[in-house]
Amino acid sequence: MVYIRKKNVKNVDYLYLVKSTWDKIHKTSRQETIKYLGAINNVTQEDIPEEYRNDPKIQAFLLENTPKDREKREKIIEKLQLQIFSCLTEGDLDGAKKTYRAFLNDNSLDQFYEKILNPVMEKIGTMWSNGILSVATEHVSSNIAHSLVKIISEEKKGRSLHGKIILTTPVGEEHNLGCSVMESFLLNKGFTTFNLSPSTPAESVLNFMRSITPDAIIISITLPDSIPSGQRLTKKIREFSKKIPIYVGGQAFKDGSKAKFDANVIDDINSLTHLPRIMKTRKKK
Ligand code: B12
Repeated sequence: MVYIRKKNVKNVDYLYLVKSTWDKIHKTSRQETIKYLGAINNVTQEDIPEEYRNDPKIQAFLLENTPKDREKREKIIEKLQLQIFSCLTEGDLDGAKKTYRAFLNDNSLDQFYEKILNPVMEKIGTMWSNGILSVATEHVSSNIAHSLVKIISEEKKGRSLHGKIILTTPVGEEHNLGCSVMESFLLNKGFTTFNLSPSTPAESVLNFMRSITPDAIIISITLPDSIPSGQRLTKKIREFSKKIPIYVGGQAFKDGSKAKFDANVIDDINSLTHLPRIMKTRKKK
């Protein structure tokens, strides 16, 4: 059974999508968080993974517990997406910064990525592959997006409280905005990051590991064609260190690839919010 749980922290309700299963051996029910949904005022239908979205219990909960001005909020998100879309395709970095700052007044960084930047990049990709946007415009957009995320990362750099994380993509994988977005998110949560992306040869990753002794490695893969290269990279890292946590994820897994990795494959690509928690838990062990 899947349901939504509310947790009140400092007078704000936060929602979690939770799965309850019956443990026959211990004769007790076990709860497992499937996804952190965010502060109650910001949760929309799209935050619920598709397979649970039409569950009547979930629908009813959203209807009863989320604000009446939901429609208004969804319109605002649409408007901000449009603004970011124009800024990216027109090469307007200042405009993109303004939109980002406006959004951050009432929202968190992960929401900026999940509700604004990622969907807009997806739209740009679809328009480009349908021949509506030129290759040049797509390149300008991706460069502006990178610059924006770099600025956000610089702002978010703070005291290093948690572990050292290496981020990369395997050889042949040029898509690395995902690494930059994760980097800025982890910096914001007090991690130290080393972003080696894109397309890092295994030897370079290993040399880097020798010099900084990281606490975890994130490998981002976008193209399904890059999965074998990601597997080779994972294998070499594993030969070098049996214990280091390796997290593999990205768009290549969104349709449920069954590829085997000696690593933690995270196929929920909206799992950005979980990542710091997973890593902190690992570090304590
Ligand atoms: C920008 C872009 C490019 C840029 C990349 C520039 C760069 N430095 O990154 C350039 C122009 C180089 C490019 C090239 C190509 N691209 Co391209 N590209 C895109 C585009 C428009 C945006 C990608 C992006 O940045 N998204 C935003 C980031 C933030 O999202 P993300 O990567 O998904 O990351 C998030 C999550 O996935 C998650 N995540 C990512 N990694 C991990 C890891 C872990 C452990 C976890 C937990 C989470 C996680 O967290 C991130 C933050 O939320 C997409 C469209 C799309 N639908 O995404 C096409 C797209 C990915 N490209 C595509 C294609 C086909 C190509 C080319 C093959 C085109 C060509 N014929 O040359 C080449 C391949 C180059 C290569 N060898 O890698 C296709 C892929 C189709 C497919 N499934 O195979 C897409 C989907 C476009 C389309 N609709 O057809 N591309």
